[in-house]
Amino acid sequence: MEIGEQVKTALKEGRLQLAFQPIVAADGGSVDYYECLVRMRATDGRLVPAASFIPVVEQLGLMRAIDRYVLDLALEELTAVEDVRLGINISGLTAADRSWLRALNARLRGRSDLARRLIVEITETAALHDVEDTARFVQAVRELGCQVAIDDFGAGYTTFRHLKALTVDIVKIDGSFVRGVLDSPQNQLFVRNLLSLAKAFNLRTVAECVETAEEAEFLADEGVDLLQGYHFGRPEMLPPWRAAPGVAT
Ligand code: G
Ligand code: G
Ligand code: NA
Ligand code: MN
Repeated sequence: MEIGEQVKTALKEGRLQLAFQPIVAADGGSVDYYECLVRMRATDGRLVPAASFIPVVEQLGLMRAIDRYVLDLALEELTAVEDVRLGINISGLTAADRSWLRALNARLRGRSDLARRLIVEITETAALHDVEDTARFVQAVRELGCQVAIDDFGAGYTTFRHLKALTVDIVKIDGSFVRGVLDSPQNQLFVRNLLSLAKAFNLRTVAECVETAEEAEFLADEGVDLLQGYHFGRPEMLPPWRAAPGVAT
């Protein structure tokens, strides 16, 4: 079966699942929230990463169905576990689609406790496709009580002025600026500029793809608020709140 059909079937059979990756405070390392990353459980039990099917799925028009399913999985998790905050990724198509917003609205009605613990991540490239439309989407999501993050910031044609127009809560520095940041004056300059701008706009900052203690220390010293990456934890199907005590994972 080709990959698109596999995903369609997996969606029907409940074999799309979430992996959870911690995002930690730069000062002290406590978990701030977990990013949810979708995985397909193949019929043979293998886990297929999102990178292997998300681009195909976008072509096939399946993205809305997946983004809605991921929303439901995340809300289930938030309902089952208190004290955990979760971030979900949505595609640019979804941000432009009113029906996802209506679904979010319906599910969060009277549940401000859940909304407060949900972060919606939208990629910079998607956000910049139609800035005014995205700004309205961001506003609507925030009015429901959720936070919004701009993902992969700097990967696209960044114009810092869009940060102001979009009124998000969090900006995630693209991994390409974090990788090798210690050896790249250009990357350092980008990070510093973004941080001073983020501070001016009162945005919280996340550095993605932090893989070493040295990178973590550098970014913390520069004033990044939150850190994410293999150095702190990989995406896990069994996050701490699911792992039964005494059971090896
Ligand atoms: O986890 P992985 O490295 O496979 O993710 C690859 C890409 O897929 C990333 O860019 C990520 O943002 C995207 N992605 C992962 N999970 C989801 C999801 O639930 N919804 C959407 N729309 N994209 C996702
Ligand atoms: O596009 P987005 O930022 O949502 O993609 C996040 C993806 O980056 C996840 O699929 C995750 O698997 C991957 N990722 C998370 N931390 C690291 C890291 O430290 N190094 C690398 N190479 N990839 C990472
Ligand atoms: Na993301
Ligand atoms: Mn990202």
